[in-house]
Amino acid sequence: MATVQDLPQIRGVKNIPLLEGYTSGHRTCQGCESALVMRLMIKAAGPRSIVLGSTGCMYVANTTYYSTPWVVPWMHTQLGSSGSAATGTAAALSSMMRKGKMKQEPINVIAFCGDGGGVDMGLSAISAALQHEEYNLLILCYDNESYANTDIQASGSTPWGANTTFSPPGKVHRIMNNRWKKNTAPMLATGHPNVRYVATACGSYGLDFTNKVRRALTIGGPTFIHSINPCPKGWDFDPKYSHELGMLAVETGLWVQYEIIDGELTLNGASRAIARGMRKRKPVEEYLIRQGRFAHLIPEDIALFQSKVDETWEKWWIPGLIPFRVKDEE
Ligand SMILES: Cc1ncc(C[n+]2csc(CCOP(=O)(O)OP(=O)(O)O)c2C)c(N)n1
Ligand code: SF4
Ligand SMILES: [Mg+2]
Repeated sequence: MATVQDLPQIRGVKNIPLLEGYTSGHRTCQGCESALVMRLMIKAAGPRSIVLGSTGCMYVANTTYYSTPWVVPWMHTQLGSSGSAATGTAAALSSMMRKGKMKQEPINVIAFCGDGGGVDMGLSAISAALQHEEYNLLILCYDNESYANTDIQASGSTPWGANTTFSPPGKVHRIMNNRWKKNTAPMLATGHPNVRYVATACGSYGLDFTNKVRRALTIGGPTFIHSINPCPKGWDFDPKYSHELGMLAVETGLWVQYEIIDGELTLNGASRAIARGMRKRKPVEEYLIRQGRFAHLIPEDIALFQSKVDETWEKWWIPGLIPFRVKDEE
């Protein structure tokens, strides 16, 4: 296994690197948190990094003809291929270094994908990448809860009830998306014994985010981070509230912040305070009513939504992570 870079944890926001690897030249919407995640990710990783991006907003809006915000080497890869692109790049680097065609040095390999590209279409390639413990790579799923780039179609990560172009509320059927969001990070963590690091994250917590990227890049082997990213266009809210909505996703208990390192789970931030009873979960309504995609929900829908979130905290084996219950044999 190639060695990893020395990327110490960042103590305090003032120490977040000034380096900009993702700079001007992109065309993402105002208030796009996915773009913020790209910027933070490469700040944490530093210049000796290769970034691979699967098709989606972070490819299309980022790279119009002859224009790109990436200052580091960057390559577009097919929608379901973040896992294979990451494995292939890490394998190529390893081979070139072994043959003496490149200087021996640790180079970060980071492949990002959207929820469509990662939670749905590219799940098998991510699974394969996470079995190759000989390669150091990070797969970062930026989750804006829809196939945003092609005009907001529902994905396996879209919340129940959300209005998307695949699930528009009508006069006869108000709720067209009846699926609950996939539980992606725990699925990948429990199913891949070779993986030493899996985490959830949110761009609203910048320091936490950058440090998670650094832990993922320095632990060795394949790693996965799932990040929730408010999308003003798809979620239908004023761009100035992106940051607040990211925090509300965590504070309502809808999105749980944690890391699983070498098989040990640590909740962090507001999620940990909630789990320890030091902080109350905010009502999920506070989050839902801020977004046009939920404007058609009536009180009983919001109550159902709340009951589902309560269930994940009160009835799941591990709150917010593992939905199984141990059957009482008595
Ligand atoms: C195999 C394949 N099917 C469909 C498309 C069309 N397409 C391009 S981007 C995109 C949406 C991707 O969604 P996601 O991965 O969530 O990224 P986002 O656009 O939300 O950032 C789709 C369906 C494609 N490029 N390739
Ligand atoms: S549609 Fe959403 S994810 Fe795509 S660029 Fe706009 S805000 Fe960002
Ligand atoms: Mg998406």
